[in-house]
Amino acid sequence: MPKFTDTICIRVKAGNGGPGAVSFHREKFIPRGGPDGGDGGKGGDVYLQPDPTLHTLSHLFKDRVYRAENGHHGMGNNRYGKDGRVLVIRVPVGTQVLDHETGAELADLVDEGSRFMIAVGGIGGKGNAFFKSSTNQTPRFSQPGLPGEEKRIILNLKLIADIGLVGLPNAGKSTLLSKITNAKPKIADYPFTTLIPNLGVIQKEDGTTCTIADIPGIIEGAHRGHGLGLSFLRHIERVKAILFILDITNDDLPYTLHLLKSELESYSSELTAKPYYILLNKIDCVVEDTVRDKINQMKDKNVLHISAATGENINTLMEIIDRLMEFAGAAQGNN
Ligand SMILES: Nc1nc2c(ncn2[C@@H]2O[C@H](COP(=O)(O)OP(=O)(O)OP(=O)(O)O)[C@@H](O)[C@H]2O)c(=O)[nH]1
Ligand SMILES: [Mg+2]
Repeated sequence: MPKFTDTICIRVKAGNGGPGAVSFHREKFIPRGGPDGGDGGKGGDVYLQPDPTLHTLSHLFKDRVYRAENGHHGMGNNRYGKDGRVLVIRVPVGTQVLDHETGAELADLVDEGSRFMIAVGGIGGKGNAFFKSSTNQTPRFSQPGLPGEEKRIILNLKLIADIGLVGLPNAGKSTLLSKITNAKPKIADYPFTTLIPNLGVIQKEDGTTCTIADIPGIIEGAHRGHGLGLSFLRHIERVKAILFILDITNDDLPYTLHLLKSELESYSSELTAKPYYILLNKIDCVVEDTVRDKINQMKDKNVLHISAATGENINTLMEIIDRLMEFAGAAQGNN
């Protein structure tokens, strides 16, 4: 299984400014030339760059110091030192950056263009040429460069998806994801097959896309750490709508829905406030009367019966997904 890291602490250190030079002009027949020490270069800055090809933070190393280059020394003949090279750390789109000491959010890198400077390089020191004055024609000193900024930060990945799939283990979330998107998640007849979130993309005919996140199954007491806990719910924090998936062959579906909603609620009430739809899956396993009974039991108008395995009602589901997206778009437009 590929390694999946969605939170990590690293250190970043921008380059120090290069020291200014102490130097005097030397030329044949000019015994006492003036000061000509140039300034040191600026230390390299450290940037965080969202990269849409990355989906985890697994390429980074915990507690490692990521350093940008120091500024170069100033030189004689009034030559400036070169600036240190900047360091660009690539992170997945959707990475939140927190200050390790205070927990304050420093940045939320939700779009590709949002390159963020996390540590500023120190400015270079002045060379002795800068300090020449009427009272001191031959300064024999220069400035050191200023130190580059150093920080310890926490990177927190929150995947960016339009729709989140939520259900008990084994309900058929990954099967549905593989049916309606390009994703090929692991599917098996045992709970907790999915251990890390999977993302799938629906390519629509009009060229737009809809991204769906399939997360591990949730069980009763998940908010107390049961099963895989709830920390992966951060990956559906940003979704526009939620699809609850219930296995129609289970006994008490209203209770199951209540359980799922209350686990979401204990993580964040924003999750339960999102538009949702309830999918009763695996209808190929039951007779029609049972399907009707189970739909009635839900006492909710947002219910659709499907079979992720055979594809029954998947077309209707696609229309519902479109409607949920339109609704979310309209709600955003109203804000
Ligand atoms: N008969 C039938 N079986 C299904 C259907 N959908 C899923 N399954 C089966 O149910 C089992 C669980 O499916 P998964 O897609 O792995 O379920 P999941 O919800 O992703 O499970 P976790 O990752 O463990 O949370 C697999 O054996 C699937 O083949 C369906 O519509 N009909
Ligand atoms: Mg799964």
